[in-house]
Formats: sequence, C-alpha cells, structure tokens
Amino acid sequence: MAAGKKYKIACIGAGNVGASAAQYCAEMELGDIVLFDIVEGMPQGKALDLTEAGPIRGYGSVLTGTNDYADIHGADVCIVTAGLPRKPGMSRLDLLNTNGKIMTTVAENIAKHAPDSTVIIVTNPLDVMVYLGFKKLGFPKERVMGMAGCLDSARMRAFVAMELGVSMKNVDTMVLGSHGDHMVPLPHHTTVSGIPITKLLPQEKIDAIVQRTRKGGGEIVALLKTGSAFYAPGASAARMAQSIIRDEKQLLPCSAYVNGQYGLDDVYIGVPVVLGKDGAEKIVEIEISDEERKALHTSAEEVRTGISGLKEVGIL
Ligand code: TXD
Repeated sequence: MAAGKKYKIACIGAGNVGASAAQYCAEMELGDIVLFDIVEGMPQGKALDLTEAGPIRGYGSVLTGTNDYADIHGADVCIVTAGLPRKPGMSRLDLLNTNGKIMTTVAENIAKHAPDSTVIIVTNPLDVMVYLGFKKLGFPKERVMGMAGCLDSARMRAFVAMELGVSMKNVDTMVLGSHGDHMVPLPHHTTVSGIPITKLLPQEKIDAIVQRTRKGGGEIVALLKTGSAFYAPGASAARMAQSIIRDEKQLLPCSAYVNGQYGLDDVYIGVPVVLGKDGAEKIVEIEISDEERKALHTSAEEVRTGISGLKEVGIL
C-alpha cells in the first residue's frame, strides 16, 4: 500500500458488526468506506446516517452504501461480516452450512472486484470461515485473516480491569486458539502495567476470569436475547484494519494460517500476529505451557472438524 494514498475499506455485510466496524473506521478516518449488503436500502441508509454523524464527530470519511459488488472495486481492506449471527442456544458449528455458502459468494466477489485487498473475516464459525475464505479467495495467506483473538483479549482485559478496579488501558493479555469454548487465554502473559496478574489476583479469581472470557460471546447473547455482540467486535475489526492501513506493526492475536508454528499445520487459528501493510506479516511464537499447548491443539482439532464438515457438505 503506497504512502499518501487515500484508502478504501469495504464492509461486506452491513449488519450490526459491519456497521459498527464502519463507524469506528470513520471515527479514525482510516479511509473511505463502502458498506455492502444484500438487503436493499439498508447499507445505503446506514452509510447516510453515519455520514450525517460526521459533522458532529468531526470526521471526513466518505461513506457509501451499496447492493452492488462492483462498488467495492479497489478496496484496500475488506471486513467480512456477512452471514447469520449466533442465536441463543445455537452453537457456532450450527452456522457452518449457511455461512459457508455466503462466504463462498463473498470470496468470489472480493477476488473479482478487490483482488489486491487484505481481507479480515469476522463471520462465525470464525476460524473455519477464514480457512474457507482463504481457499476460495486464492490470495496469499498473509492477506487473509480472522478477527477473534483481538476481541477475546479485549474482553479479558476488561474483566481483569473490572476485578482489580484499575484502568483497562493498563491491562494487556494474549488469547490464543479458536474462537469458541476452546480458546486459550494466557493468564501468564497477562499484565497490569507490567505486573503479572498472577501476583495481583488469587488463582480462583484468575480461573473465573479465564472462564468468563471463554464464555464472553455467550454472556452477551444471553443478555441481548436476539443477535450477538457488535460494539467490541466492530472495534476489534477496525483496530486490525488500522494496523494494516497505517502499517503500525501492532502485535495482535488474530486467526492466521499456520504452517508449522506451534506444531500446527494447514489450519487457521488464533496466534500472535504482527499486522502491517502486507497483512499478517509475521506469526510470533511464544513459550506456552504444556497444558496451554495441549489446549491449543484441541482448539485446532475443533477447527479441523469444522473444515471436515465443509468438505462433507461439498462447500470445500
Ligand atoms: O469474534 C468474532 N469473530 C465475532 C463473530 C463476533 C461477533 C459476531 N460474529 C459473527 O459475525 C456472527 O456470528 C455473524 O456470523 C457475523 C455478523 O454478525 P452481526 O451481528 O453483524 O450479524 P447481522 O447484524 O445479522 O449482520 C449480518 C449481515 C446482515 O445485514 C445480512 O443481510 C448480511 O450479513 N448478509 C449478507 N451480506 C452479503 N452477502 C450475503 N450473501 C449475505 N447474507 C447475509
């Protein structure tokens, strides 16, 4: 991506998460934003509404809504949220079939209209959809990634801050693995202004935070009754887009294609990634305990089950 150019972000799916990501991208003035959805009028209405917030919020991003894939032409970053959200009692894997078909269409259209873009996939079941998107897009692995760990780690940061009564800004953490009940939060890599939380909280409190992080999505689903979380997911996707567009080299947990790292091969899974202009530029391997490594592998198995499911139904 050339310096000084005007960037373009395409939000494919203009539902709750897509619109929220668009809002955060506009607030950060990352570039011009196109909202795409199959529902007629809805992306146009949201784009206009967000445009009208611009004079108050002080951003100048040009926002447009469309039902025509041709309008994503030349996008630098595509944020894909098209699909069905998880409903109460519905597992992420239940979504596999429907969202798999949607992802296939989306990937074909991104490949056609925005062949040089970097793609951030948000649609659930996350790591499986990213793998599918990667296969259908035919892009280099660095330009296809998934948003989940960024959200999961933000949740854990919030929970630690709430428990300790400290600023969320001081809390840092890393969450690995698949986006689901088998994610692998890393309490040993969780700090408050450099102090490990193991020195600040008793083990049972840490265990409770880890559990709450794992169930973080479900907690919101149960409260909302319809639909799932969207502010924090939208903010997380925008944060990834920011690091790519501004070449910030932020080290964030993202779903990335592993080929050998952490002893895993040919799967998308949440790992620490350096995000810059070339996308997922580097996967960072950190030391984790045997137990965490085992959990990471269990998590990868869950993703592989989803990938097999896609093969069974003939989508992959
Ligand atoms: O951490 C994460 N990765 C997640 C994932 C966090 C939150 C939400 N997560 C998943 O993102 C969720 O389970 C869903 O699979 C997606 C989107 O969630 P959202 O809450 O935004 O769902 P909405 O509001 O229903 O929006 C989905 C939009 C909706 O406007 C549909 O009309 C549109 O997707 N849609 C399509 N757009 C384009 N093309 C096709 N084929 C299509 N089908 C539906």
